This record gives sequence, structure tokens and C-alpha cells, in this order.
Amino acid sequence: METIRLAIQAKGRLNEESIALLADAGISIEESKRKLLAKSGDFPIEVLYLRDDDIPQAVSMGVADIGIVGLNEVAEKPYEVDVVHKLGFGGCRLSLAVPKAEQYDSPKWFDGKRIATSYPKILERYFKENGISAEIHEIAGSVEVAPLVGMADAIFDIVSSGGTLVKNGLVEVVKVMDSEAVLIANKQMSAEKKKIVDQILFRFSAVERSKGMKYVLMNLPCDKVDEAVKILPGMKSPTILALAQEGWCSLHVVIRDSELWEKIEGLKAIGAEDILVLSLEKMIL
Ligand code: PRT
Ligand code: ZN
Repeated sequence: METIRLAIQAKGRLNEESIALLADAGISIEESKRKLLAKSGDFPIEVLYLRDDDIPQAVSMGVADIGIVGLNEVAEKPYEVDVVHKLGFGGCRLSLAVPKAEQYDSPKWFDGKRIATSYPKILERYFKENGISAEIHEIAGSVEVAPLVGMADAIFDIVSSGGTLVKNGLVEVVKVMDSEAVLIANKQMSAEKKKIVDQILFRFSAVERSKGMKYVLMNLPCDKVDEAVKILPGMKSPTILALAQEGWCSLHVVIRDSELWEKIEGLKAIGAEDILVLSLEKMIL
């Protein structure tokens, strides 16, 4: 049988969540981060551990068939890959930031300025699209200190909480793109490998769907079922089973975490009893 090769980050911000997502999807990887390549015992997949910078190229060349990497790396690198699915973790944005003492009014401010970044290609495209001519200085790390040491007038970097900018006396002025971890794929994959990718995506969707949901069971007088359904609008119609005790029904429903207490209070108010809230592991439609 065909095996698919997945590249993930060897260490860093996306490593743990990539492995956790695979585990939730029933794909466990032999635990050894020092090895470059690891197999899964329960799924036709091999995991290749790489630096995130190398993942788009590895996938585009077919060294790996698919990869998990930040969209920012895909956008920066000149390699052609398919972005197959957004994975909902590693969220951040790429933004321009200036020293807080600057009188910044519009992106025209960047004309003639020196900007330090590790993402020169994305920035170049942004400047080009907006008719700005600035000097882009590519530096590998600690971009945020460049203005302090006089190496640049402003920076273009990844921001998530914004704490790093504040610590370095910088203010975010333009968000150029949003990023998150994505699943990328080689453009020329065999039909058989594509089938495995579809299988992985099917599992990822089941995991995603169950995130933030609870499975709730309760007993309720049967004549209150219509009212209960009104309290739970927007959800698929609940499962209702008759109980041995005459006039009583058991109601099963999936409720979003954020609405859980409000819905339960509403259901209690119309006579629901013996309410069980269970965690929901997978939701397969
Ligand atoms: O070794 P390797 O090359 O594989 O890793 P790396 O050091 O290049 O990348 P790594 O592990 O730092 O990040 C991997 C990916 O995580 C990035 O490509 C992004 O897609 C994503 N990501 C999400 C982030 C952040 N959030 C983030 N906050 N990457 C970097 N940061 C940096 C940011 O630049 C800032 O300096 O973290 C700092 C803290 O951010 P604030 O705004 O929360 O203060
Ligand atoms: Zn990197």
C-alpha cells in the first residue's frame, strides 16, 4: 500500500500542535524528535521533521507529499504548493510597525524608509501593490530590535499578542496578512496518495467540528419537548427517546461550550432533570 510523507516542524511553535492534531485524528507517531523520519503504526504515513523554512520547498519538490506550516512561510517562499486546509492553530499576522515617537499618518510614511524583516518577499509585494518605494533589509532574527540599534526605521514582522512590539517601543500600523498553520500538498500527487490526503482531511474535520462542543443528555416531561427545541435553535433536531416512566422523555443534544450554561438554565427552567454533560470526542457527519 502507498504511504504518504508529511513534513512538520521539528521544533518550535507549530511542532506540538501538529503532533497533537495527528493524535486526535488517530495518527500516532513514534516519539523521537531526534530522528528525521518517523513512521506511524496505525496509518500509512511517515513524518519528516524539518525547519519550518524548508517545508514549502520539500513539499513542492515532492520530498514530502504534504506539510504543516505557517501560511506566512508559504507566502514568502517561491515554491508552488496547494494550500489544502486551514488548521486553526498558530494564528498570527504579519504587520508593519514603527517606533512609537514617529508621526505616522499613512503607508506613504514608508517611502524612502529602511524596513527590517525576515519576510522580504511578502513585504516587497505589499509595497509594490501600494506604490511605495522603501528599502527592505532582510535580517534573520530579532527584527524588533533593529530600530533601537539604528539598523532600520521600521520593521515588518510576525505579531500575535503584540507584547514584543510594546516591549521594544514599536506600534503596529499596517496589517499586511493573517496567517495560521495550514496543510499544504504537492501539486502532482498520485490518485492513491490523494485518497490518503482526503482520509486525513476527513479526520481533521471531525476533530475540528467537535472542538468547543459538549454532548448533553437530560430527562424531560415529553410535553415540554417542543419548548426545549425552541431553546436550542440553530442546532440539528435533538434525539428524543421515550423513558420507561410514562410522560418522560430523554433528550440528547450537542451544545456549543459558549452557550452551554445559558441553554442548560433554559432547559432546567422548563423541567429538565438529571442533566449529563459529556465531552465530545469526534463529530462525524
Ligand atoms: O526552527 P524553525 O525555523 O523551524 O522555527 P522558527 O523559529 O522559524 O519559527 P517559530 O517556531 O518561531 O514559528 C513557527 C511559526 O509559528 C511561524 O512561521 C508562524 O506561522 C507561527 N507563529 C504564530 C509565530 C507566532 N505566532 C509568533 N508570535 N511565529 C513567531 N512569533 C514571534 C513574533 O515574531 C514575536 O517576535 O513571537 C514573538 C512574540 O509575539 P507576540 O506578538 O505575542 O509578542
Ligand atoms: Zn524558521
